[in-house]
Amino acid sequence: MEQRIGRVIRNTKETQIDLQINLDGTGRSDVDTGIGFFDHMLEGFSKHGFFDLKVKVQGDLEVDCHHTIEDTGIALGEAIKKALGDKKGIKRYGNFLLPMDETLVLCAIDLSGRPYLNFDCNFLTERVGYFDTEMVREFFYAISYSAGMNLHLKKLDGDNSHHIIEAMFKGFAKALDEACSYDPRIDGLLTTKGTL
Ligand SMILES: [Mn+2]
Repeated sequence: MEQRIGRVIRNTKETQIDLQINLDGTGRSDVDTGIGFFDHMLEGFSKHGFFDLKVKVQGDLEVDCHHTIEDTGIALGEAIKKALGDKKGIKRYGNFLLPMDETLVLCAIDLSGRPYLNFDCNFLTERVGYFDTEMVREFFYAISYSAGMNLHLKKLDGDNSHHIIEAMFKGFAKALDEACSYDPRIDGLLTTKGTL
């Protein structure tokens, strides 16, 4: 089957982004956002979702990490939407419970075409490395809106911010991989409405 690839080039005064995702990849990544912890998270997303991911971001990190993380989320959501194309034959729904030491995170996705984010998590620390924990919600909000995705992320347990964020990125990868995958029983779009 043809590989589903989406590329987005997005340039503003705040960020310059070149991002490409292959939904039918093997988990290879080449990521450079200028924020070490964010690179670590995107590499985990690629590896555990079996997505090939290329990300090059030149952001205004002299301000803070906000624009770089938010705009990468916008570009990643747009690239996922492009790669998905007509959505014919895909499972549409995906979910995962991702444990990581003391942390347990739930992620559920519907590639419905309608954006929605339910983000239920509190952090005990303000940042991990040069990554502000309040940007996790902004990142997933950007993805849900630009991809047209219903996305629920819920921390069921956990104290360590590094664990919680990593569990969210990996759980999101596993749930998205399932939602994007094909089921041979699905003829066309999995909906009674006729459109996704
Ligand atoms: Mn880690």
